Amino acid sequence: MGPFASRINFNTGVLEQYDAKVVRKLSDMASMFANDQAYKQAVSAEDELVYEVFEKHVPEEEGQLAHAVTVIYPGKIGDEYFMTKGHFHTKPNTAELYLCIKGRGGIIMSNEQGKVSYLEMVPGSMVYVAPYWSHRTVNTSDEEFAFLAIYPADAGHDYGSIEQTGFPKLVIDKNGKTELIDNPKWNKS
Ligand code: M6P
Ligand code: ZN
Repeated sequence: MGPFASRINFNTGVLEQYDAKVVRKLSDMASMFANDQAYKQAVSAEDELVYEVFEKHVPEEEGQLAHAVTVIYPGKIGDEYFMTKGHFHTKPNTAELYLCIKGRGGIIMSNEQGKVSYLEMVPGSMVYVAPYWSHRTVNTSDEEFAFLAIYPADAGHDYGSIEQTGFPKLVIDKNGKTELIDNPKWNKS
């Protein structure tokens, strides 16, 4: 593969020449939100779009850099903001760089020792996700939250451990303020 260019529209957060799109609706996120009742009600009322990932095609091999723009739509399940599933990398020693384009949100990260880091993102913010840290992004605003992610193309997505244990903390809206609280479902084995 040779050099190529693409373009992000910084006003809309849209990656204009994407090759593939991943669509995640509420029904794709069973057991991810803490409030099961609120989740069931929301899915049966309307299976809302939670986020979309607009990707460029790059071979999944060592040395290549995958890059994608994710747009998380505004919304909440109970008091927990709309968010991505979150993952570790299958090759756990690989890092990732996030750049916020539009809106406001945050990224929650945790490692195998149960340490947690939460960093806010506004347009221009860059977050370095260190190797071995799982990562999930959260839209804490009432508009679209868009960011670019760049990562080794052979890093791989490991969703299994997040599905089993969740993140140690939830990112919630408490009377209009963003707060981190302990995740009652967190069952670190
Ligand atoms: C970012 C990157 C992608 C990831 C996407 C959605 O764009 O980290 O690799 O796929 O966010 O996150 P998730 O895969 O956890 O749903
Ligand atoms: Zn990643």
